[in-house]
Amino acid sequence: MKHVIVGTAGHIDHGKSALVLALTGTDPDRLEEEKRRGITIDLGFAHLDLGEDLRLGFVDVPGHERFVKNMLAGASGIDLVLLVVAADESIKPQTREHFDICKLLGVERGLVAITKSDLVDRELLDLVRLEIQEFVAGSFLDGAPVVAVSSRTGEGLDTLKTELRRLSLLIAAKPTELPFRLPIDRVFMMKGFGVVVTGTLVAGRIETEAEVEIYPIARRARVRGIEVHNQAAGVAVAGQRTALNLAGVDAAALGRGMVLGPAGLFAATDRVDVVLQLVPAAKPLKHRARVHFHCGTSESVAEVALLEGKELRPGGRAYAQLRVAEKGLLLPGDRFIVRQFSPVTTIGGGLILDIQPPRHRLADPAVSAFLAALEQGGPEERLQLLVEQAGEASPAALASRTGWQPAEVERIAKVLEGRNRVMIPGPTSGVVASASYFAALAERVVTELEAFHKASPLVAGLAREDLRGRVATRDGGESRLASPTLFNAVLQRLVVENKLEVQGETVRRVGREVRLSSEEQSAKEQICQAFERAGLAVPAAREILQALPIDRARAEKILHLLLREKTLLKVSEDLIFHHSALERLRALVAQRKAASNRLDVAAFKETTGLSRKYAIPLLEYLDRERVTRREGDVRIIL
Ligand SMILES: Nc1nc2c(ncn2[C@@H]2O[C@H](COP(=O)(O)OP(=O)(O)O)[C@@H](O)[C@H]2O)c(=O)[nH]1
Ligand SMILES: [Mg+2]
Repeated sequence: MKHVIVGTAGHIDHGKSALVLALTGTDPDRLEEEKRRGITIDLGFAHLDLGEDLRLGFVDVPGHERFVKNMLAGASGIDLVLLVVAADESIKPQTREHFDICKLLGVERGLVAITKSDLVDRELLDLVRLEIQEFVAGSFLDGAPVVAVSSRTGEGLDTLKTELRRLSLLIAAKPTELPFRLPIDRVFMMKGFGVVVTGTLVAGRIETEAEVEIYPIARRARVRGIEVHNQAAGVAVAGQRTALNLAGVDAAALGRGMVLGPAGLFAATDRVDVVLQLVPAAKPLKHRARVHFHCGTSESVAEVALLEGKELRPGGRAYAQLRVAEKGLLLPGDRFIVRQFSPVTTIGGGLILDIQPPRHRLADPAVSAFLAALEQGGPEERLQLLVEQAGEASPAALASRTGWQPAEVERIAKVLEGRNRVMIPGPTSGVVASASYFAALAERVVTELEAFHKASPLVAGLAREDLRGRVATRDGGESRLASPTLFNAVLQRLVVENKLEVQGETVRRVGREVRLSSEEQSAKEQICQAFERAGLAVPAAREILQALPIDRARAEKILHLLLREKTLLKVSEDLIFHHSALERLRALVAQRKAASNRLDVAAFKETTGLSRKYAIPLLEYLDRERVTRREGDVRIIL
């Protein structure tokens, strides 16, 4: 069965709620106050089956100008608008405002009902019809059906239903393959059930027992039960009016504007890059103006940073960054509305392009070009742009930035890899890098190594981690360090291209191995052996060197070389050990663990036969190496 959400729109007292009641048999004004005052204050809901295969969910909105914010919460999920104009009043302020909102939200289909047809004669009805046609000219409702109805006499209701059915069948299904998202429009407690939240499922599908996250409060809950249009269901899919019974969370913690989504997949944000459109009737909007910001069912205050000039003209559009006062789950592709701070009127709206934007320089043409490319590009171009901007990112991070499933990110990344636009170091590496960043890194590795070899000819090469630090780039104020995974992939590529060699932790340019003279070679062996013989009870390095028949400058250089190679290891300022001695130490500690995993200084001295002078630095070394962990006076052998 196809589900379509129909939203009412129009001025107060034009007969929206009465029409929903006449069509569905359900009075959408459910609050006691609404019944008493005879006006709609908050959203109302009803549904109507038109044939076996089509169910319409009605969202009835308040027309009163004071409750436009409630109207906005309802309008965000609709597929089809039912614009209501009373025959005896024709077009009024909230007819215009609601219609503007529908246009700004990108509603694509709808129809107009001229209500209260029983109150006017033919002539007036024809006049109102003409006014409406002029009013919607050039908009998405241009040429849409305009049906005269009376909720009192029932006139025109059948025609209206026929048109509703015809239009509904034209509506494309909402995307069920995206991660699910349910903007909450109501929260209440139900006797015997507990917490219930309702909303229009705008994307994806959700099943009972699913674990959900409530954004932005980062709470998790379990879906105990699902109702779709008041009927129990095992699953709800995008486009359906959905009620979820949640376990594991208090009603008091929840509210309209929060969003249910997959646990851990998304990140709430308070800074978004957008394309912003002002309505022609708005005043010019200044850079850094404060506005009311409405997206999904949420509302907050936001500051508008215009990215293309100091002012946005009425009817104009520009890229902007919105800094929202409260975090919310916003995703690229979401439509939003902005209302003037005071007096509150709808002045514009737009489309969210980037939910994790970097800080921009003002009036930077590169920023506008980037946002234009994001706005116009398909999924592949968009992913490529984001990867290029980040240099590298994980599929999980890209999923949270795009709103796609991680598997979809990986699929598109593979397509881009096939076009040599991105690099994926390994199927399970969790890294996607842009091809240009990868190439730049490779180039910097070679240049840095060249410079290093030139400066230190006696050293075999650079330690991998050291080199990774040296090729970090500065991007504005931020330094960008390649992840170990990506960096190793760069090294591997350069090895394959025969540009460098990697030996253990040391990286060098091909043909740049240290060539020691025969005297240097023999000095190296003597020093090495002296340290090896000394074992753990090693004298101070300078004593060892002094005892050898090698001149001091050369000895120092070779000592340095041995440290670089990691044949010798510096444990403290005075103590240098041969690596074999430290390996023996690790073996001793491992043996000791069989008896007890606790080690104090006395036990260490006993196990190793070393004095306190060695025991303390060596224990600290073991802590650093995470062989042991200090807890007060004892060490735990890990
Ligand atoms: N005569 C007549 N009155 C209507 C009709 N539809 C609604 N009304 C009346 O108009 C008033 C406002 O209707 P309501 O549905 O609450 O308007 P809303 O504010 O747009 O939801 C109520 O007093 C209704 O009884 C109609 O078709 N004919
Ligand atoms: Mg009403």
